[in-house]
Amino acid sequence: MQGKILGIVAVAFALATTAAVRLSWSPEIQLTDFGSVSPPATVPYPAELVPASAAAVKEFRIPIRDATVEIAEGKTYTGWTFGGSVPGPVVRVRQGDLVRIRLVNEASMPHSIDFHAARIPMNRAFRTILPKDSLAFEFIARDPGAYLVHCGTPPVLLHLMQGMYLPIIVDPKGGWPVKVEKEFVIVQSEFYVQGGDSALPGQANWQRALDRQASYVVFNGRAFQYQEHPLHVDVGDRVRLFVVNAGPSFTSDFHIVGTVFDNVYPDGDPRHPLHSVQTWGIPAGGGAVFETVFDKAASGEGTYAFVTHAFADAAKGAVGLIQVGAPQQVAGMGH
Ligand SMILES: [Cu+2]
Repeated sequence: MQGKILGIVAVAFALATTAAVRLSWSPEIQLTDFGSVSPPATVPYPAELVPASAAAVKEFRIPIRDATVEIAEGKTYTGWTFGGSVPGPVVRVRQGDLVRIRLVNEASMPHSIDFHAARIPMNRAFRTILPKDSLAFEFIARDPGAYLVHCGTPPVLLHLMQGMYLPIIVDPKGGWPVKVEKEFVIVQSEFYVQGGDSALPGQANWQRALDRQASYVVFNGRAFQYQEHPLHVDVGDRVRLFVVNAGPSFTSDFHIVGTVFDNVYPDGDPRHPLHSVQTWGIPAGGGAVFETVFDKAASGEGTYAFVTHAFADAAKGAVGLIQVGAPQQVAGMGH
């Protein structure tokens, strides 16, 4: 008990993570302020994950901010964000952790936050708050997996297409059954845009969203960013990808060209794995965990594309590359 109190009151050291700044840390409680991200949005969005800390209580301050984001090369957009980037920073916790959320509306209109990983009354935790208002709630992360977090304020379609989403990963108690060398997070989503080519950022195109005529379908908020900046792994690495589909309206048919998934955990629950899977569909508002190995004797040194195999969507930006080892570039490799 004394240790717990000491842990809570102790001013602990600061730790930088890939996507946020941990204000303080102790064995008992970890505070993370998504408002401390500087700069708020980087290219590429940091897809490589760091492990969750051992703190049993994890507290996140999440400011809602209007922000101009770059959603494709030379294409800016007036977004609404959690923490200043699209997607917002990753929330990573462990099964059984107490997750405390403090939502602060620094933007110009009402918003809310909906954690798919939480079992909690929506009228209390997911209610809409006005500009300058804030909201605090907490939940136990009971269910392992890769989940969507998003603004649920009507019209939800508009708040989603504006960029109000982030992933939450809940690691199973005792860890994942397979040891891997690297972990990545991929969030698929669509943008529906008018303008944005000139000095003025693009705006939401509501009619295009209703008609499902996406301008861009993207991984981690920006079209083709991992073609320009591939993910890197070593030959022989086992890799786990946490894929979350923010939609708002499309399914993600997730596939890696040149390998087969050893394990897919639909919804990210390790209790129901599938084996030797080529493509797995993730519904809008869903998530899944994928594992594969870049084995020297098979999918070894080389370049591999990860896509949604709905190729009209891949052609609009939902394609990236994984570089294994240091391959020679091959002309006309496709995808
Ligand atoms: Cu909102």
